[in-house]
Amino acid sequence: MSAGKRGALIIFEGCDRSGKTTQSRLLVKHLKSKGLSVLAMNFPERSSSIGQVINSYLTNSKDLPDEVIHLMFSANRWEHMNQVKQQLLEGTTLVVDRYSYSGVAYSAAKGLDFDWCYAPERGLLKPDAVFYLRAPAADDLANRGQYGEERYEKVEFQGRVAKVFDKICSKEASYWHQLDASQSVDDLHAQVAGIAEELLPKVANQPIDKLS
Ligand code: 2DT
Repeated sequence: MSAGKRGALIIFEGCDRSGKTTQSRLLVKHLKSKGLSVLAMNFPERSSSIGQVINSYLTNSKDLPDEVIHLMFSANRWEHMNQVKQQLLEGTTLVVDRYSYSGVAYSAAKGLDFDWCYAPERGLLKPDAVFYLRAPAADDLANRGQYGEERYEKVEFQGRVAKVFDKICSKEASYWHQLDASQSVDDLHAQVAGIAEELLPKVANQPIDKLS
């Protein structure tokens, strides 16, 4: 990669079991096969000390007020931002499983105010593209297996999360790509790969924006 060309910040969002993890892995593999510098990441990043508290909360071994865990999820992104920026500037594309939008969607689905939820995300790096894997009916997702092990994996709750994602998607339409999560893994991957391949050269010379 020539000097000055940055990588892209690509996010996968959607409800639990919508296929984000599979699709982000496939995209990383695909871009690597083209000789590009690519790294996978996911939020929450559970290895830091903040990440370990989040993990205890998600696995139900710890309880925290909704506002506190919300801010911990946000802090978990903030603690990684310098590293993310550095990698992008070095020309590495980052494919990230969940970001600020999960933060807002899951907390707003619990009843917290949408704008309050969004406020701590302002100033974080703005993604170049968000792939929103829009779920079919939540009970369909439940059939994909392993549903119900962690705190948020309840059908009714996932329905509320989906509504918030839909709202964000219509507000952020300029860089969100809503994709049908019920299609085959291969078809979905082909769509994602096509969009990503067009995106990379476009953003290579653009400054990195911030969430506002
Ligand atoms: P994974 O199953 O993808 O590890 O997510 N969540 C995630 C939030 O509530 N707020 C956030 O900011 C993020 C990134 C979504 C674990 C769960 O954590 C939720 C599912």
